[in-house]
Amino acid sequence: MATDPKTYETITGPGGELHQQTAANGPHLTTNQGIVVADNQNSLKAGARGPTLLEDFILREKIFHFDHERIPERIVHARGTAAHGYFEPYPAAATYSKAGLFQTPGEQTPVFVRFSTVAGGAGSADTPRDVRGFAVKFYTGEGVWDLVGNNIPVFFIQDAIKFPDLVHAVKMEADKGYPQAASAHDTFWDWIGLMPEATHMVMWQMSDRTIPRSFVTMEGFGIHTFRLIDADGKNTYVKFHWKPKQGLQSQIWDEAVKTAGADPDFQRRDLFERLDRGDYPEWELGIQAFDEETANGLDFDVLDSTKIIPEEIVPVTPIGKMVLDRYPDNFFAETEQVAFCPGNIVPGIDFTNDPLLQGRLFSYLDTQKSRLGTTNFHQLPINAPKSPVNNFQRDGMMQMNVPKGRANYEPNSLNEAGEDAGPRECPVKGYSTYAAQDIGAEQGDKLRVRPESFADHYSQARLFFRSLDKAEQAHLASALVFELSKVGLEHVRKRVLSNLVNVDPALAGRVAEGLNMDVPAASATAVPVKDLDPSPAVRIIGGPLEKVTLEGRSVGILIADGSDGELIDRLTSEIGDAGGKPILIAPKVGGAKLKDGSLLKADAQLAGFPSVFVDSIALALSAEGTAALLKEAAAVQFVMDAFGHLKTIGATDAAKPLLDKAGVEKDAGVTGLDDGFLAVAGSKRHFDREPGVRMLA
Ligand code: HDE
Repeated sequence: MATDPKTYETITGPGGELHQQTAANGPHLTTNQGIVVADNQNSLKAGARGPTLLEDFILREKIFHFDHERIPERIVHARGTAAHGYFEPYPAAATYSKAGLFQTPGEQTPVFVRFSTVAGGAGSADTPRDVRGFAVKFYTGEGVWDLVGNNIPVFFIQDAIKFPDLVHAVKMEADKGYPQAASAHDTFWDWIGLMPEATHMVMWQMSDRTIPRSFVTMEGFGIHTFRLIDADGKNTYVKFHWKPKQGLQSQIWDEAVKTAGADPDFQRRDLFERLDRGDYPEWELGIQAFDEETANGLDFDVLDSTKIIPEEIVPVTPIGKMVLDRYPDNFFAETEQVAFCPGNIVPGIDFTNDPLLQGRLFSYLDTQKSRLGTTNFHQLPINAPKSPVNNFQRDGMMQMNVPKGRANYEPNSLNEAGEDAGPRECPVKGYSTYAAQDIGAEQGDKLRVRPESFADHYSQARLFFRSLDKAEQAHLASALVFELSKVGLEHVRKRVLSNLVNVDPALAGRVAEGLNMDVPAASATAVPVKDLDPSPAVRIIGGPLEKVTLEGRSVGILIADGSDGELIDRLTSEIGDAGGKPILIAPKVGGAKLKDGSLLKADAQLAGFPSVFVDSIALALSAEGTAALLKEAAAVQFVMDAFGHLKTIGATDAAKPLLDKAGVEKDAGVTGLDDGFLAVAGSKRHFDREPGVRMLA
C-alpha cells in the first residue's frame, strides 16, 4: 500500500499488529460524537460467548446510522451518474443575455451534470430503451442556474397535469411490480394510444436516440422555449441545445439488450473511464434564437413542448462550451443528493408560459423536500451556490447555518441601534421577471383549456420519421414491433396502429406486418396532418453530428496463445495514436503466451468481456490460438455479435476459421489487420450489412 506520511499514521494494535489509518479527518476512527473507537470488529458482550449488551453505544450508533442510509430514490430519473466540469461562454452569448456567466468569453463557471435514464429504478441497468436525462447545474457568480433537459428535444405531453399519469403508465405495472425500466408493456402503450399528443415523442423514443452508445455521444435539449434578456431588457426566445463534440452514436437494440446483462453499469463505467484517462467529453451549448414574429410565423406553437423548431428553419447558434473533467468523490453525497430545479434561474434568463415548464417549476422544488427530507437541501455542498446566500429564511430540519444576531425579519431598523440588520433587496442586481406583453401574455379568462395552436399532434411526428435515414427508419419500425409485441391487449395495439397511420401509412403498414395484424383505419385528428419539409438535423446516420473517427472509441483486440507480439504492439500504438482505446482481451486475464514465448497480460477475460463493450474488434490470432478458440463459445459469440452489431472486424488470415464459424461474410467492414483496418474501424457502423443479419420491419 502506498502511504503518504502526511495522511497516514502507523500505530501498534493490542496484539502488536500494525495499523495504518487515514488522516483526512484525523487519524483515528471515531463515533459521530467524536469518541475514538478502540475496536471496530467486536461488539460488547457479557462474556466471550454471551449476549451482546444494549449498552454498546458504538454498535448501536453504527447500526442505527446504517439502517437509515438510503433515501427515497427519484420518482423518475432514479438511475443516473454525474460529473463535474466547467462552462465557458463564446463572445456571442453576451449579445443575447445579461447573465453573468455569459459575459466574459473563456471565463469558467463550474458545472455538475447528471445523466440518467427515466423509467428504471436506481438499481436498474444503464441501457434500456429509454430517454436520457441531461441535467446541468451551473454554479454562477449570480446564483445557481439549472438547465434540466433530456437527450430528446420534445416531450410526451403538453401540460404538466398529465405527468403523474404518464409516469404511472410507463413505470412497472401497479399490480405486478414489473417490467423494470421498460416501456414495452400494456399500461404504457394503453396510455400512449389514448394520448395522440405523445406521438411525436414516441417517434423519437422508438428511434436509435434512446439507445445511446455512451452518455457522451448524446445531444441534450432544454426542450421548452425560454427567454434570454439582454442588458437593455430586450427579450430573445431560445431553445437550448447541447451538441456533443464526440458526435452522436447509438447502439443496436440487440447490443443494448446484451449489454444490460453483461454490464448493467456500462454507461456510468464508460463515463468514469473516460474521465480517468483524461478523455474529457465536451459539448457546445447552442441556442435557437428567435423573436415573436418568427414564433408567430411557425406552423405550431413554440409554447408546446411536443414540437421542435427544425434547425433548418431556425439554426443553432453556439454560445459556449462545456467540458466534464472530474468525477464525483462520493456517489451519494453528490450524484444522489444533487437536487435540480428548473425554477433555479439567474438574471438574464427567464421562463415562458409553456404549461409543461410551469408545472415543472413547482414539481422539482417539492420533490426534493420528500427526497432529501428537509427544506434546507440547498445547503448540501453539491447544491449550495458558490455565490453568497443571504436571507431571513431560518431554521427547518437539518439547518447547517448558525446565523448571528436577532435580525430574522425585514424591514427592521436594528442598524440604528448598532446591530447587524441583515441583507436588503437590490433592485439593480436583483432578478426581475420579464414583463411579458408578447406570446402567451398573462391575459384572458380563467379556463381549463388547451390552445387551438397545440392541436396538431401528427405533422411533426411525420416530419421526424420521414427525415430519418432508411436504416434508422427500419430500427424505429422494428422497435415499435418489438414493444407492441409485448403488449397483451390487442385493442391497445390496434389503437396505436391507427394513430401511426396518421404519422405515415407506410410505417403503420410495416408495423402491422411485423405484428401480423391488419392496418386499421386512421384515428380521428383534430386538424389535418401536414407534410412539413424534412429536417436532416434530426438524423443520427448521415446527420450533421455523425462522426467518422477512432477518437474516444474502443477496439477490442482478441489475443490467444501464439499471437504475434509485434502485430499487437503495432495495433495498440496505432489505435492510441488515433485517439482510440485499445483493449486486450484473452481467454485468461493473466495473459496469453505469444509467438516468441513471452507472456502478454490482458485487460479483460474473454468470457466476461463480450464485443458489445467495444466499437470494433481485431482478431490478432495465430492458427494455434484460432484452433483453441473454435471450441470456446464466448469467442464465437464475440465475433458473431460484432458482425451482427455491424462493427468493423479486422482479422489475421489465421483467424479465418473463427470468422467462418461465427457466420461472418466478407464486406467492406471485414478486413485484414494491415494499415486499412484502422481507417475502417474508425468509420461508422456498416448499416448496409444489416439486412443480411436481421429481419427488420
Ligand atoms: Fe422531470 N422530474 N418532470 N422532466 N426530470 C424529475 O425531479 C417532472 C420533464 C428531468 O438528474 C423529478 O429531482 C414533471 C421534462 C430530468 O436529478 C420530478 C414534469 C424534462 C430529471 C420531475 C417533468 C424533464 C427529472 C424526479 C412534467 C426535460 C432528473 C426527481 C411537467 C426537459 C434530474 C427530481 C436529476 C426529474 C418532475 C417533465 C427532465 C418528479 C412534473 C419535460 C433530467 O420533480
